[in-house]
Amino acid sequence: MASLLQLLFLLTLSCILLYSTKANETPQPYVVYMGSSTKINGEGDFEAAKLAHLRLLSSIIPSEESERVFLRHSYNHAFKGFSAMLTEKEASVLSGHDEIVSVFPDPILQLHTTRSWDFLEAESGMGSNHPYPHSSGDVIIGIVDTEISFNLLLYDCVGDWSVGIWPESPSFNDNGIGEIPSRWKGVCMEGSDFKKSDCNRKLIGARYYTIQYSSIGAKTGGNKTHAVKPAGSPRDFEGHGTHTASTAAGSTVLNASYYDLARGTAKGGSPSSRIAMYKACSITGCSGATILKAIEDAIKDGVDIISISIGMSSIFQSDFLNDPIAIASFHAHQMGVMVICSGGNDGPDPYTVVNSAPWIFTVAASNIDRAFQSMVVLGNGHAFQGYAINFSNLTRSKTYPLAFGGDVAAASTPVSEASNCYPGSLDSKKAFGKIIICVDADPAIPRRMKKLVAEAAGARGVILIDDAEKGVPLDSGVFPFSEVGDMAGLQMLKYINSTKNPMATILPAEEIPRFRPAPVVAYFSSRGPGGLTETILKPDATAPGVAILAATIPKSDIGSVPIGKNPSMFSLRSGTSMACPHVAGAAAFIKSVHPGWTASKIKSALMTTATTSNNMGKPLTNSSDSFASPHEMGAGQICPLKALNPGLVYETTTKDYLHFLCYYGYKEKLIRSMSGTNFSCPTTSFEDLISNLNYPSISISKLDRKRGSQTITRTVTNVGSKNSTYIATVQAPIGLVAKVSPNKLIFTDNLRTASFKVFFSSDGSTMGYKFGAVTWSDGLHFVRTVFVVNVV
Ligand SMILES: *[C@@H]1O[C@H](CO)[C@@H](O)[C@H](O)[C@H]1NC(C)=O
Ligand SMILES: *[C@@H]1O[C@H](CO)[C@@H](O)[C@H](O)[C@H]1NC(C)=O
Ligand SMILES: *[C@@H]1O[C@H](CO)[C@@H](O)[C@H](O)[C@H]1NC(C)=O
Ligand SMILES: *[C@@H]1O[C@H](CO)[C@@H](O)[C@H](O)[C@H]1NC(C)=O
Ligand SMILES: *[C@@H]1O[C@H](CO)[C@@H](O)[C@H](O)[C@H]1NC(C)=O
Ligand SMILES: *[C@@H]1O[C@H](CO)[C@@H](O)[C@H](O)[C@H]1NC(C)=O
Ligand SMILES: *[C@@H]1O[C@H](CO)[C@@H](O)[C@H](O)[C@H]1NC(C)=O
Ligand SMILES: CC(=O)N[C@H]1CO[C@H](CO)[C@@H](O)[C@@H]1O
Repeated sequence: MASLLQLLFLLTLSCILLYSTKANETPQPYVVYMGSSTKINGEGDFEAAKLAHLRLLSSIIPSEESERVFLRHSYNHAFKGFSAMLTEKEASVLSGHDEIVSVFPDPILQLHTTRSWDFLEAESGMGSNHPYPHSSGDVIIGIVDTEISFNLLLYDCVGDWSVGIWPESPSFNDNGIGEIPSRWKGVCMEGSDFKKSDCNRKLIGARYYTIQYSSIGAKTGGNKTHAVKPAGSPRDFEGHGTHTASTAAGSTVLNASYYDLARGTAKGGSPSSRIAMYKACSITGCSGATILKAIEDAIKDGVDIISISIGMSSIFQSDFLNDPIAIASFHAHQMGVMVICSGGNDGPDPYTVVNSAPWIFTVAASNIDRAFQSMVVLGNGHAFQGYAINFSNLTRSKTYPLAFGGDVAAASTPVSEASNCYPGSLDSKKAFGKIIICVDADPAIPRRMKKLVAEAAGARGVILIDDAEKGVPLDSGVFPFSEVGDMAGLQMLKYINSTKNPMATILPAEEIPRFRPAPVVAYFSSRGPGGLTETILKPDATAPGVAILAATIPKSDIGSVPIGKNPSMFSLRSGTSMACPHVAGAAAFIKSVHPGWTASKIKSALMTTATTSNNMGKPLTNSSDSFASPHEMGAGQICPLKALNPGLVYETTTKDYLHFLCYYGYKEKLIRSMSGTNFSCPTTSFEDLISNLNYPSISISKLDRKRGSQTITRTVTNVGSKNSTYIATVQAPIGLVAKVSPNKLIFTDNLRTASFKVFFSSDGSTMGYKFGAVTWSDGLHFVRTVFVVNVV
């Protein structure tokens, strides 16, 4: 076995070596981004632009390889550019071209894989039966959804394919929903298993994409359309897209459950809104070039809000002009479309948050007030509360032999590997029929894999000792599984040592309602500060993303469906992927009540009304019981009902974002191409000025401990009663002085906006990140602006 693996490894290595020596000459998919397309109008121009792109390609591709003169994708609506097969050399020649903003290899992005809404409402203190104010059904949410990713691998979704939609789900019924808004220009694409009639007044659009891959090195006699068009369909074949779409805007479904767990009414955040699905990923992965196309289509079709649960890896983050999601969402914002993205599942390390451009609403994930416990009962009668979602058929009346992984190691396998339940590390003769205890000392082996390893060795069940991740229940299907903390784990190991025949059983999962504390920032949720700049606080806010019940495709995989049951139409999933559509749904809800509000008003409303306390009235925490910082939760957990009436909002304009690009250090020429105007950068441009952007939170990347000070300006717009007076209160941490001036803002019929300054200085005592907030209040509204200052 080992030798086979070694052989495979050597083979792979030699392939990589061979490949890298040829990498410069081997054509690869690239994205060529050419800025705003404001000058393109109508189909005639569109065709002309396409021809110009083809001419540009043929000017750099050698004539004997003319089969590569074709566009994998062509962008002409909100922005200009194309995707093509280029060599590294050709790409570098192109990037020097006058009209071109950036050229980058087409990245493969990763997936950031109902009661939750009631919880958000309860949290905002308004009760779950609050009658929604007249909400119109005119808001359209575009869901750009994806495919496989390695964070899914890390977070227990091995082989999790996502994308597309399952139209038969009860969450997409259109009972009681009015006519489709006339401004809608989208389509319902047909596929082998998807008909036009699968769309309705709820699911109003569905698109899928096929990428034209040029078979590398193949000569096909100049046939520009030689790439075989694969049979496509907007249909979801995994469940991720259906889950995210129904979370954002699913219709109300009574008595929904996941095999009796989490029973209740399932509904999206904005049940009256419409859904359009853009299936941007295929079984081969999720290409950045395709995401660009999907977002362009969504803008063109007329969506109001785009929800994207996809991102670059936090390790290989590109800068804003080389990141397809950042580029496309900039243009979406320019066209008045709000973009909401998951922040990633690479936590809890700092600098892991992705999708961190200021024009994106970046979402972290937290748990809701519901836990799933699977009791572990030892032979001596001691019971421990463990966590998992399982359909174990074991009972309290019968126990099974219990063993520590390290004690049932396969021959010539290190005990440390067997303790971790590494693949191939358990001796199936010794493990057979037993419940195996594993530890989690190596994050490279995800929980689901440990479960599979034990299952393959014939084990009867697995108890995993993992303090950090126990708050995110693993769905282990019918295989008995439970996850316990370090203390409980130690006692179990002691019990094994204390007796000759240790025994145990794992009981089926039970739901614990009204679980406290909640919310808690999820262990996996990616953390700030942002890796590209610390002058903008990211993530922006947190939303439910742990064990979220929403619609799925009926899957009948062996081991996932309890015996005697039909595959469930709902599932419980975890990830910032699940948190992102909660914000999209909340934004759609606000837009349906305030149709005239811009994306930045909605974002500000959601951020300044977010809560930083939990359902025990204490400050929100992270999964190791420390107070959660704004680098973990942004402004806090969103409260959609409060956000309807925020009092004051920060409006951030496209011009602010162009200034951001200047301060970040991009050349004025590139920013002009992006903006499509003769915009000029301010004469003084340096990164620290970004802190002055009119953003709904404040972040200062460095403040000298000795004599550092910085003054920040903000402008607020009154959206509450016309005559009102707001007073500021400052919550400043030790080591930092923060003063607001003026500390009183008066709004009248004619005076709707007001500016203020916040003066920050170090008191010289301590260094490190200082967190606090400025809160404006008129007695009715509390407009909380969180700040982060890094004292160095
Ligand atoms: C190009 O490829 C398409 C699709 O495979 C085929 O239908 C067409 O006949 C080919 N054209 C030429 C000139 O080879
Ligand atoms: C909900 O569904 C279950 C079976 O799926 C059924 O036993 C129960 O009576 C239903 N409850 C309501 C309130 O309809
Ligand atoms: C929780 O916060 C504390 C204090 O900031 C930090 O030390 C700890 O690593 C955090 N835990 C997790 C799981 O993020
Ligand atoms: C539990 O289910 C497994 C199959 O998943 C079966 O082999 C076993 O006999 C069942 N045990 C009991 C007690 O029903
Ligand atoms: C159990 O016994 C083994 C070997 O005797 C020892 O290494 C281990 O530390 C003991 N574990 C506990 C929890 O006492
Ligand atoms: C930009 O163009 C407008 C007219 O389109 C003109 O009025 C303005 O002066 C120009 N600004 C700069 C900085 O060139
Ligand atoms: C605001 O106050 C002014 C002056 O006191 C008054 O004329 C006006 O009617 C008030 N407006 C509202 C909306 O109350
Ligand atoms: C709480 C719950 O639904 N637990 C289930 C776990 O699985 C067993 C076996 O399928 C069910 O009987 C339990 O109801």
